[in-house]
Amino acid sequence: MTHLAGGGPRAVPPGQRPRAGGLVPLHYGPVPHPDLTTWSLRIGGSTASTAATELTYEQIRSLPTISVPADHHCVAKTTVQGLTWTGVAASTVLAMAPPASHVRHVLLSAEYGYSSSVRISDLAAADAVLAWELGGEPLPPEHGWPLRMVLPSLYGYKGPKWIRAIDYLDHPQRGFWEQRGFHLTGEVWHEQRYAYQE
Ligand SMILES: Nc1nc2c(c(=O)[nH]1)N[C@H]1C(S)=C(S)[C@@H](COP(=O)(O)O)O[C@H]1N2
Ligand SMILES: [Mo]
Repeated sequence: MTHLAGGGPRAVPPGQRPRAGGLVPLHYGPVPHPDLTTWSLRIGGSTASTAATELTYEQIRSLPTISVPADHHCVAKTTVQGLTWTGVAASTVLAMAPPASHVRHVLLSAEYGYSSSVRISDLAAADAVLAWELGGEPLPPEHGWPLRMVLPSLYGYKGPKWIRAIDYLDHPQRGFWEQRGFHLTGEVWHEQRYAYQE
């Protein structure tokens, strides 16, 4: 397993305040309990081959594993520090069904219609992980089991819990919170919270 360097205590991003006590579940809709024998992660939209690929849960779990120390930053201004996520690098999964060369944007979709808009470059980052463990334990259902996108340098709304699809876009498209006034890019260290800042 690859461990990304922790680098000691991390600073708190602008406008955020640390909150003790670990992650508190926060989402819209019910917690899904998908059947892993029929579950798949679909990679579609503008792929290089033009075809969509469906990966089974078994295929996902057979990929090389990384462990990423990362703080969680909710756009509502709380930061939970000292989390460690384990799973497969998003870049590894993307390489199995690469985008067409013009693609710069991606829509991530989850159970029950949640979605988020990110850039290809966000998914190519070394710390972008499709996680199935939190703190060395299987991800609790309310925190995203069986698979959650974790993008440490973006606000929490960019990382769908219960992710089911990665769609390559020809033009940027807004997801659930991006349609409701939150920033299309959402970089934590640049405090890109609201759509009016775009
Ligand atoms: N499927 C789904 N994923 C989601 C959300 C959601 O409503 N649905 N909320 C997002 C937001 S805004 C945050 S801050 C985090 C919260 O993660 P937690 O519930 O593990 O604390 O999940 C993100 N992923
Ligand atoms: Mo959030």
